[in-house]
Amino acid sequence: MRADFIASQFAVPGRLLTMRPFGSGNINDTYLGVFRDGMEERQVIIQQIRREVFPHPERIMHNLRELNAHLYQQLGMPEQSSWRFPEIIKTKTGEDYILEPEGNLWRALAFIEGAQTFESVQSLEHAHEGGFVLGQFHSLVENLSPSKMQVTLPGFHHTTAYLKKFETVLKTPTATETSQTSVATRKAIEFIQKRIRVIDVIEQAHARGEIKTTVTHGDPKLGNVMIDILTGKGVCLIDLDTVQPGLAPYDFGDAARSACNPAGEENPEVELIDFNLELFQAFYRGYSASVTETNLNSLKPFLWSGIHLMTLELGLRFLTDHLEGDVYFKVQQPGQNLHRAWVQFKLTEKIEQKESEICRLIDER
Ligand code: GN1
Ligand code: MG
Repeated sequence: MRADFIASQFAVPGRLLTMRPFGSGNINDTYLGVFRDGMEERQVIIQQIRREVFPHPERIMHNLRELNAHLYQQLGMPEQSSWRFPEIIKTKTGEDYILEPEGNLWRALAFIEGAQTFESVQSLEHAHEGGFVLGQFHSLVENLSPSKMQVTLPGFHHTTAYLKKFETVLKTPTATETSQTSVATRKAIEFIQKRIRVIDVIEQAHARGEIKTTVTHGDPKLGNVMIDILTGKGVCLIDLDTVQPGLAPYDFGDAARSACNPAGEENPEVELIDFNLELFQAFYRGYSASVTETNLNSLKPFLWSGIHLMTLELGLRFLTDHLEGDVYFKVQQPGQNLHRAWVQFKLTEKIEQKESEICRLIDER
């Protein structure tokens, strides 16, 4: 197995015992390697970053180094702080990563022990921790200049660019054929077309200077929140590949859309999808308790749009990928990306129906 060979290149003491696929990422391939050194066992995350998605994977490592250095400065060493962060394990020749000739990057990260992630929300407390951990992250990076971060994924969360791409893909023969033969695809296309006018509200606010560019996580869905196994408290956000300059209302929206949908984003029953207000209240209580007040007040007017647009955007991205032939998001079966799109569209409808209640909860704090 190639991953086994790669694992042996990193400076982990001992010999590799086992290596197995780990997590449920839609993009990169992740493995958990177990090494034994005498009586001691060490778990290590080995990951391949896909070049087709991340055109400059070495920038991910640059940002991770910058972020870790900043967090060390804020919090002290990882083992002494309540916020945990994955340390980079160097290769035997002292590099941060291995770059294969075809451009894919492999890296090794220390496994965060004693904590776990969940693909869908388990309880009100879990939703609270999802919000709390994101607020903590936003507070921790508040004084980290976005100019120190490189763009790892150009165009990420640029809603108008996703729309343009969708419109281009729609004109291709494959997309035309797919939409002619499938009612679900045609309806999904119409779903987007009815919402073209609102797609840029956050980008417009940014252009007017009402939202500033900050360091963002980019993918703070609940599945990326690590929860302490014993206490149930959130310990950190993982999957730091998309930490780059961005707009915080999008982070908030991505975290909320996943923390408040109890059915999860892979549920086969689209009818079960809901945006639960009690979960949102808990999530928002968590976020507002850990983000700074100034930050919260400046973001408030855009938080509902952040939730709405991140949900709509994700649906649009899944739909575009379905029409393009599943080139971006990995699939286990044909039609999976269309189904994923419908999950997000159903959620978008719920967020639209519950707009006034969501906004009331936001304004209350
Ligand atoms: C992708 O890394 P992973 O698989 O958790 C995607 C996110 C989506 C998410 C939906 C780089 O995240 O934007 O919200 O799937 N990441 C990238 O599950 O496109
Ligand atoms: Mg990710």
